[in-house]
Amino acid sequence: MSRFEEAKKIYEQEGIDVEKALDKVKDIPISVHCWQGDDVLGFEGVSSLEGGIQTTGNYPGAAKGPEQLMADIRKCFAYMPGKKRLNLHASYAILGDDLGKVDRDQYAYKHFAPWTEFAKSIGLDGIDFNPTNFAHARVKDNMTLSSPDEETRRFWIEHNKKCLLIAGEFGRAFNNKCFVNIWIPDGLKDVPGDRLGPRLRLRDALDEILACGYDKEHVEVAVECKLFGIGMESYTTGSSEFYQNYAATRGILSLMDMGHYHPTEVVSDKIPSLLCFYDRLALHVSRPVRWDSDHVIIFDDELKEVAKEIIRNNAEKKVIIGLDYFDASINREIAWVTGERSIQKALLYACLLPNEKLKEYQDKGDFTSLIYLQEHAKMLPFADIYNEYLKRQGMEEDYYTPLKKYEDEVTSKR
Ligand code: RNT
Ligand code: ZN
Repeated sequence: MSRFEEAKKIYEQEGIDVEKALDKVKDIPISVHCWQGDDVLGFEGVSSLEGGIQTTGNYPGAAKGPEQLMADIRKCFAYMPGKKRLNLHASYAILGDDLGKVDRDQYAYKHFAPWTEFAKSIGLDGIDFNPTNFAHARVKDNMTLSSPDEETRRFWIEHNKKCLLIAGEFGRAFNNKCFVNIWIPDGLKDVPGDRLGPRLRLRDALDEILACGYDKEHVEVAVECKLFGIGMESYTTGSSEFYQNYAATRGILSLMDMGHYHPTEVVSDKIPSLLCFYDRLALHVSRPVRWDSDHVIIFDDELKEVAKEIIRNNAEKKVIIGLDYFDASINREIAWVTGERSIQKALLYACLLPNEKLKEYQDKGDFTSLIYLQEHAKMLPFADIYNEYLKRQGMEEDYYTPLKKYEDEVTSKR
């Protein structure tokens, strides 16, 4: 008997259907971010980030330009199991002769059409999209959509509108929904003189953006809150309460980034709260370390809890799973795949838990059995099932060796 067959038997004795789990996970779409490959820099000539987010490290080999980034994506995605979509930022526009002439408020689908072709060529399920409301000269005093300066606000409103129209093209090209997430860095370093004004301006700006006549059949929109950013320690316009209420009252989605809350708050617990009120919600699967830091996600406890809340609430079609981490201090490709494999592991792990029994014990008030079974389940032979999952995806556990070779032969020569 193979290790897998033996493991499967052990799980079956626990009343867990291994085949069903393997089948389920491979169909859950993961929106994989393009920005791990080049430290979020994009193709507009920016050489460092600003506006509340930052990458640290100077590991050699970052992708420069569309050709290199596409090559890296092609390489990495081949080692990522499961169903994948590509998540792009507007700063990854392929401008050609328009570089330096056409600004973000004038971006059009033609600047992104090569991405559609590329995504199709590697068999992806679709493209998701993000307006890039940061790292740009038109960010004024750390503000975009909530800026008191009318011209600044107009520029960013226009950019976001254009992005919704571009998203419509992506959605139609793949005949599904392009998911658009709006994150802005707007905030203040020190004690505000006005907390309400920026939020009223943000509310109105978003209303104007959403009224642009975008294709609702092929586009869905979310807003992403954040507790604070580097340089915006005292106030963010787009706070949790602001966006939660905004999304609920406007019929759009709320996106929760795992690194955007107080350190002891967890997104896993917020998922079921939102499921009481929303048909759809979105996540940025990330890993905070003390403060928002977008560390590469690993198969840790909170990731398992997030996956549990998706799986045991049958919410895999309700929750959009997007990855959001960036690390410039280690091999970018190995980091990319490590993160994607971690969410795959977590989802599979959640499918292999005795979820019904756990709920039953809780409802019966049998908390002794609950703690015992939870601990018992941790020792089941999960690795053997995961390796079988990889095998069925045509993959091996080792992605280190081939990606290290790619570093030696390709990225280290950049
Ligand atoms: C920043 C937000 C945002 C970005 C990406 C690049 O704090 O998490 O989602 O990381 O859009
Ligand atoms: Zn995020």
